[in-house]
Amino acid sequence: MTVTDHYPTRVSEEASIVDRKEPVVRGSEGDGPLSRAQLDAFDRDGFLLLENVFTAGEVDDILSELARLAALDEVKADDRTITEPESDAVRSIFEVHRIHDRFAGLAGDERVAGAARQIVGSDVYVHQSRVNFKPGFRGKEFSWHSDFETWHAEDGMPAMRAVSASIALTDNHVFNGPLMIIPGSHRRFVACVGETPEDHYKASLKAQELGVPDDQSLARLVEEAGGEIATLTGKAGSVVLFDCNAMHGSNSNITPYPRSNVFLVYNSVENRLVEPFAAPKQRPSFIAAREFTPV
Ligand code: 6CS
Ligand code: FE
Repeated sequence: MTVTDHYPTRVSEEASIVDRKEPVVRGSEGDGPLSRAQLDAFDRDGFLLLENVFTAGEVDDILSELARLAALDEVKADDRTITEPESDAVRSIFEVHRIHDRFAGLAGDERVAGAARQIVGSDVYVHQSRVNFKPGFRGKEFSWHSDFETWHAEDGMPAMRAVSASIALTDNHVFNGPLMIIPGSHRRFVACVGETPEDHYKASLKAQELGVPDDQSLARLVEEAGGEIATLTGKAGSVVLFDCNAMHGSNSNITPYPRSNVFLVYNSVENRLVEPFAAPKQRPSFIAAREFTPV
């Protein structure tokens, strides 16, 4: 069965910007934890910051489990553990929701899974989970990108019907590399140039160079946002929900304060992956789940 590619990318030497085809928010107030005003804010901006969602006790519990996992030799040796490009500090651990039930519990938690269902307007499954440690002193940047551009090109995600929840495990300050999102950018798709090489993820998860927007397109999105770039600061326990196509990135962290977040990516069960639209083969399931059981 051929699936129409509504967002061709990495197919030409010319970058281009097209409009989003899908609605941003499909559910309504009664369908989950978000109010009408919160749904409207997400629809307008492509993201929503929720303060004090998880208690300090819950966060400490997750952090201590994480510290234990990250110290285990078998976790350090695991393919799902990605180190920083210029040091052996742990940058990310993928598929955390399958590595330990504490994270599995988090993935099914109504405070995030319920909000995701409400936004995408259907049951959801976990497309990807990861902890980005962004350690102090050595946590390197994440270049500007739309997750959807990668998930469409390399994982075969057909439509923009997925939402990420970033749970802050440490305080996200203005100075330790917080998430930056261009408001409204979720409504424009930037087709990137270049061709996806074999096993691109081995490089891109350390430092992404392909599937990042060209400077002119990025500048245009900022201009369309009235010159705005939102910096998502928040205490440990806060949550940022952001649309799969929101243009985002984060600076490197040269302060002593780690910026560690758990990212849970919820995809609609009606938007399950097909074959990659612009890559030689599927990525491993620890990056892009191929089992679509609803949470
Ligand atoms: O390729 C991916 O799926 C990952 N890369 C980035 C920079 N964000 C989304 C995801 O973690
Ligand atoms: Fe991302």
